[in-house]
Amino acid sequence: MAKIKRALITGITGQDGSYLAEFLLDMGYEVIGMIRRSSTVNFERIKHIQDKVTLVSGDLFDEVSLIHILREYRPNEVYNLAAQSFVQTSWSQPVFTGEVTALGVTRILDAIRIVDPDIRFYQASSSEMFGKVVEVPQKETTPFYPRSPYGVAKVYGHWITVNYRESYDMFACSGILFNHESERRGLEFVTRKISHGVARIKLGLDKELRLGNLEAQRDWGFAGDYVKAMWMMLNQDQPSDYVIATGKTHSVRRFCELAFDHVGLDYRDYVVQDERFMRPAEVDLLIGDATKARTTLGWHPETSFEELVARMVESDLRLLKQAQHL
Ligand code: NAP
Ligand code: F7E
Repeated sequence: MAKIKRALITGITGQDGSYLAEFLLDMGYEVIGMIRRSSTVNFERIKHIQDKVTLVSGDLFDEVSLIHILREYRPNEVYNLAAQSFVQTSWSQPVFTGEVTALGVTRILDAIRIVDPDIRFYQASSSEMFGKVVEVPQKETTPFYPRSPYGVAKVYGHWITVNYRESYDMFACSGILFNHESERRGLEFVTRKISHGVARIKLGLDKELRLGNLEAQRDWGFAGDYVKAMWMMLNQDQPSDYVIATGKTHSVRRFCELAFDHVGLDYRDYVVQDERFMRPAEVDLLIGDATKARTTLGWHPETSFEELVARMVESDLRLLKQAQHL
């Protein structure tokens, strides 16, 4: 009988962590989820699978906690999804962002090197590393030009992953994922802010939606499709780095238009531009070329942009109606 594989996910309480845990459980894995200590529990996204996963306490700030977890559970695969992931916050908390999103990667790589360098490692890298893009579309060989402390921290995380692979012959992969969204996205990210705002306006709970730069363009996919690519990367014969993207780009304005359309409203009547949501340095255009993932991994996105917008708006309408007992 084949031995059951065990995976450790850092950031299991986040959007991607919850989808990845579901996916790995379906694949027959035993899933260990690392959670950080907080004064209140934050299991909203994993409450439906909480009895199927093992939750352990640890923090990317604390290498000793990582070593203890690896020693106790000896996973076959580690998915490092934990990060301070909100770009806007990275300007107000640049040092904190560097500690967790950059140095945190070294801490977990080093813990793996110490405990068992045969453990396979996935690093959640980001299209934000391309920033002020020097090539369109962006692929694995496109040079990085990050535009935020978050983007800079992710560049560090990417290169330290490559470096541990080359220095210690570790099976370490960096997945350069373009924006991926879902009904589980945090409320501060623009897609969820829009879907939630649209639902509130439709239900008469708000009169306007205040946003920043409407012209920024992103290559938006569905998170549920993207976590599969993470697993595919760790189950190849050789470790490598891959861009994961849809190859299509849309503006924030277009997202608004579709989301308001979905409930029969015109976004121009409700969206107000607000300086507070503008960034000190913007990433104007992202569009990825996932040819390598398609040809090597056999990965392709399954959810269209229009389906993504619709499912997010529908979900927020449902959630708000439940909360309002409508
Ligand atoms: P998310 O929803 O913000 O989740 C981040 C997770 O990291 C949460 O579980 C959070 O725990 C945890 N975390 C934060 N600081 C930690 C620390 N010091 N120690 C341990 N855990 C910590 O992010 P996501 O959208 O799922 O993204 C997952 C990863 O992919 C992140 O690294 C992100 O930067 C990267 N990424 C995301 C996208 C995207 O479009 N979603 C694209 C490219 C790359 P709490 O619940 O306790 O806060
Ligand atoms: O912004 C513009 C904003 O915060 C998208 C993270 O998962 O993806 C995410 O980073 C765009 C930007 O995501 C508002 O200026 C306009 O151009 O949803 P976002 P992000 O910065 O692209 C990457 C790949 C990651 O790795 C990150 O972890 O939308 N925008 N008005 C706004 N953005 C926000 N948040 N709020 C607004 O009101």
